[in-house]
Amino acid sequence: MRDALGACNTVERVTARHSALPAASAEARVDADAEWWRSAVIYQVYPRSFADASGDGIGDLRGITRRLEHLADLGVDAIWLSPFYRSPQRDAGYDVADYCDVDPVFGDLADFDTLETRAHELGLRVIVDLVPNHSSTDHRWFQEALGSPAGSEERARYIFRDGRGDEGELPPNNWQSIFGGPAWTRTTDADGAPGQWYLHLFDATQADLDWSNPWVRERFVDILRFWLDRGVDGFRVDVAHGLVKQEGLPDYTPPEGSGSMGGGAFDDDITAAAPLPPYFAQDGVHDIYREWRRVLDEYDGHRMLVAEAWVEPLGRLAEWVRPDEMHQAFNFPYLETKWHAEGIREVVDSSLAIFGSVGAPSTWVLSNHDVVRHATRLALTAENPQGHGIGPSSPGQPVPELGLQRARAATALMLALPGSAYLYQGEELGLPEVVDLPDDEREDPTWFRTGGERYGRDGCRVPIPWEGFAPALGFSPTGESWLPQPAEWTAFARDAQSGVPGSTLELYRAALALRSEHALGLGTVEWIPGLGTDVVALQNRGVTVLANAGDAGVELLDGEVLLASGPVDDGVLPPDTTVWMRAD
Ligand code: TEU
Repeated sequence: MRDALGACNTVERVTARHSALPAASAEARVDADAEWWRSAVIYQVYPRSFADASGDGIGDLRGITRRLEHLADLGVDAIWLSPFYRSPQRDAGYDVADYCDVDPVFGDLADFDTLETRAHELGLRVIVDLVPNHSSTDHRWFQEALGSPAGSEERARYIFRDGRGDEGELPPNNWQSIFGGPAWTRTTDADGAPGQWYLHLFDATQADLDWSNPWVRERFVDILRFWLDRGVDGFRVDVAHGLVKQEGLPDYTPPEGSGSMGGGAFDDDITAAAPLPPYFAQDGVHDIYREWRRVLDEYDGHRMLVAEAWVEPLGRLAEWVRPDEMHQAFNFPYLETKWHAEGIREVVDSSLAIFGSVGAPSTWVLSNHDVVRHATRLALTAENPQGHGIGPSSPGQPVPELGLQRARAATALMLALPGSAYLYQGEELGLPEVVDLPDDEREDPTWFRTGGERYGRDGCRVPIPWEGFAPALGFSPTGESWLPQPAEWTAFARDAQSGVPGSTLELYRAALALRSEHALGLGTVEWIPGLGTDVVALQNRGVTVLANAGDAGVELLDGEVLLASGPVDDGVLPPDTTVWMRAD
């Protein structure tokens, strides 16, 4: 299945192996399924930490397949799988060494096919992760580049440059890696002499590809086709703002206090444009996505692209989802909005208006594998820039009960909004961030590249609990777990919550069922005035939604309560609580 260049083979590919969902009674369902992504709830599976069938302590594809029924039962529409490709796992699989094969730690391509088939049988669509900004330095493309002279075709796949200084001893520019430290690493020539430098916006084992080279563009079209032919329903595009770098690679110093994206932390003014770093949000990326869109449009089954683009303001992000580009983009300004009614109203309004102006649905997301879990984040009392993580010595230590209460309220609000919502594995259990991982267990390159100054993202990646009294809480039959699970997670296990009224799992199930019953994902937001500035009050398709982000109880409106994120008594909506009511 390889061509001479080590890319995915398009000639021998298995054509029309599967068409994406729907398989049965395809014709009848085509209309209902058209543009399914506009209102879908998409569940992120982080394969390392979801379920381990092999028993080595790292999750795998067979583990996921065995547990898929739980996700169908939860009521989500699709799953997005973080990378499971061949990789030395220096950045948990976001360092891809072969885009068209499965890493043995996760299984093989046959395991992927089985997973996909089972997911489709259960009515779940399957989105895979595409990592086009960089490859692993273990990738054959990079190894060939290293073994070829400066100026060769092989080196032109990546961003190799001569160093500055008399002997080329200084990096070509001052860019810093998003994980900390310089964004350039110097190579050594075959004769042992110091050679050129290569760019890596992330870890030194993640070399940036040169997207001005048509060869790179062709390879990624091959990769898209490889997975589309296997029947995937879409791609989550990693660092979708980073592929094109500004001509000349000028020096750049990020503003003080910016997040680890180096593009400036999203500030409270979500309409303010931060200065563009020369490596993010360059105009040239859009041509690439237009080409990809044309490829997807050749396929049946409404395949989709979702951009992971840390771009602000929202107006700029909307460029990624113009009608001939991607279908949707993660709404990180929403994720970064504090638990504060005014800010929430503003980001919801702007998102619906701005994405709507280009004909795209808004998305909503509160957690993923790169951010502090929202059951912890929403009650932090100190600033915590994205990617820095939280550990025992971080300022503003978590307040667990308050965090969970707010997380439940925030999720209940999110799932009432029109558009598409993304869930991150374990949030349906109310999992908090793990803040006390032993230092010698940490694996995030951020931790190593900052000399322990930033904890990084391991705390949101701890393997999830299935059964409270099984080895590794049901994650792995042998009790192995690549990151240690806290003892108190027994209480968060799925079996401890399933069928238990008031549990977080049952709240998610009920919200997803009602969201689907009322087709809230296809609705509209109409604000309800008069409930005070601390309450987010809206109506969507006959459902009244009230979220109290203040610190005092508020009198409830009359009507039947359909869903409550916490106890609601005596007609009062307590602080940090959301209810859905049947509008009279
Ligand atoms: O993340 C890209 C990104 O810009 C950030 O979310 C980044 O992870 C964070 O700021 C680092 O602290 C994507 C993936 O989601 C992430 O897991 C990968 O590490 C990264 O790309 C590199 O592939």
